Amino acid sequence: MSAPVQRLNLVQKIIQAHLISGNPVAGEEVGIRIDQTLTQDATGTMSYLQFEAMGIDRVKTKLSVSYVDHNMLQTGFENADDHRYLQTVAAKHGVHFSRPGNGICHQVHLERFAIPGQTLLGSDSHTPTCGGLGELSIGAGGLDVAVAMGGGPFYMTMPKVLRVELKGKLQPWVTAKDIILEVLRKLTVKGGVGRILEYTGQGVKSLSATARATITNMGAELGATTSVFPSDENTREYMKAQGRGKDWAPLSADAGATYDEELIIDLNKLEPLVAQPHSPDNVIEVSKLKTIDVQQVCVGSCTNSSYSDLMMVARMLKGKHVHPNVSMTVTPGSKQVFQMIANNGALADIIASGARIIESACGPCIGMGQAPSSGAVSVRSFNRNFEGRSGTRDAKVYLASPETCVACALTGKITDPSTLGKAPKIDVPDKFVWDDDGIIAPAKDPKKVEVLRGPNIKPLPINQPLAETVEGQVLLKVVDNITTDHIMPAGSKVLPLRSNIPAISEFVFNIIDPTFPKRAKEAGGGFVVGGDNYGQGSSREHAALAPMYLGLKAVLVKSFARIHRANLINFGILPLTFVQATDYENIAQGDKLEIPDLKQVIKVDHPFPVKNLTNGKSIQVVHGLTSRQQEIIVAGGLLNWTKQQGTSTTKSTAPKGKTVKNKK
Ligand code: MIC
Ligand code: SF4
Repeated sequence: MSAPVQRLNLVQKIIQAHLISGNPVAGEEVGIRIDQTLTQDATGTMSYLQFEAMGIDRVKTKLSVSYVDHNMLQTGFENADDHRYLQTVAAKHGVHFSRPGNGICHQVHLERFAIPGQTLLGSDSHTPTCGGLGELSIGAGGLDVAVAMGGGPFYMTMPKVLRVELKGKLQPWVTAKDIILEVLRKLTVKGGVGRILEYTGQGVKSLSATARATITNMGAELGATTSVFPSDENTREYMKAQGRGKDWAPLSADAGATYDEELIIDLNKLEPLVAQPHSPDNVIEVSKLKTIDVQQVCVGSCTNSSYSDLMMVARMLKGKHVHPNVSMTVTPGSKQVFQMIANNGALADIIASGARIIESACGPCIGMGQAPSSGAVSVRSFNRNFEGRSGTRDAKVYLASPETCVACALTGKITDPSTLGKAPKIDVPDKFVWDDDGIIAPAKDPKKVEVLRGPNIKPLPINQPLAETVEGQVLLKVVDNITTDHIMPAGSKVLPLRSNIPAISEFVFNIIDPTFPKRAKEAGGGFVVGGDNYGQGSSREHAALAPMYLGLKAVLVKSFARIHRANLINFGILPLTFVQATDYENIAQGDKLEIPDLKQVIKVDHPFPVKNLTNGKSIQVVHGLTSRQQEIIVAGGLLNWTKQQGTSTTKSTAPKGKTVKNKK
């Protein structure tokens, strides 16, 4: 009898082809081979410092790219120094360097590098953007990316595969952004945790590669491991127009493939949608909002800054003026997009409308400039509207399509674009413009490259091995859906300190309780207690590293977001979940907790007690760690563990290179 034919979905196909260890069954740990990596400057300096500490000369991936797109405001020497470090360290170790001004990592990677069927690991939570071209693209902490650059596998719990069937066709003025906002409304910001979304159905055919990338990009807001589209004719057309037709390959699920779960979205029924403050899943039809005055509109970010998006903006603004009460910014996602809209005159129409043009970078999305005025309503084509992220604590940020954004900019009120008449038609050229002079290839002779470090780059703090008993105070108790922006804020003041953990740790939990760093240090460290989906949002490992520096020993929550949990483990902080969610009520801020016999209880994945010494209660928790992760926690983090394994020639001395003196 012949063996039954295995019908695989797209995710299973890519994972099978890259499997290094484990059984790809939902819930089990798998290790996969990584073909490509990307880093950006805000997470990249740490990642390359970690890579250097591993003592590996050249990256072992098919391609690694280091982008500079986040820390672009140079109000002091710090960011410029980090850019210089990134350029020299990339040249030395075989990494391509995308210069400041070349664009947002996800947009540029989609244009110039993504390959269907390959795997991409990026130190940024929106790495899934390249899933729009059928690449399995996953966001991770900088240390995991450093390991992948060194040729190590990426470990993850095999997610469930959720099939999202797109039925029908979008109506005029309704866009890819509205599709993902609808998915967010249905699944919420924690609905994607432990899942990969695979898009299928008739509706897929009507979506361009960049529209698909908008959807996979914002899948990060669901907490999903990633999202992926098949690679088809639209993918081929896009890659051919990028001069990369030879990298294209068709890729789709086998007929009759099975999925763990299913969601159907009827595109015919969608209307323009908007996510209201302060969460990307707080979604409502634009038409249902009562009159809301708008003070700021921003178009751009890795979600919506493609050539088609910018052309739509230009067509809608042509011959019109931005409302006098609105400050509008427009950010092309890449040098390619910028150059093309400049060449065809569309940029002139945008400038004439009174919109403010920003260089190709993350910019206002991460609070790098353009903070709104006090209490302002800001409508943005971005992906996150967490409280305070814009740089203004009491600003109210709404997320919408570029079309809705322009409608708001023209009227000065939150406006459904379909009230503006006929939607312009955008033609995409069959050849994009590129010269790739914004991407610098690695040095042919690495010996000749000197790595230049500025004085802002401080040594990486390393955790202690796990103690037998952990005890301390509950330093902070927080609610559900705490983001990494709450734990380790970004913005123009804090981001330049990403290479300096002692300095950045002074801002930990700043949005919730600015006294946290002082209290943590005085108490000699302790615990944080939280609700569901703790640590959602960005991949920044600083949200683990800086609290570790302040002495955080364990986090007890109802549930974790994937990347943050992995980062806690990487830096030796115990991630614990309540067996009974109601036990959350049995701990108060300030209580003293004790976890005895840790070295024993860590060895098995069973419930064990945490003693609340203040109220005498015993609380059952689980760690859910795989045996590999147990060893990492015992060692005090991944770097210590790697050293113990002897799997790399981790250097105990500081990496070679020049420290550039700065008089400040
Ligand atoms: C974000 O959108 O929050 C960021 C800034 O891109 C982060 C990375 C970082 O904090 O550096 C992300 O999404 O991972
Ligand atoms: Fe940059 Fe914003 Fe995209 Fe993060 S979400 S990569 S800050 S544009």
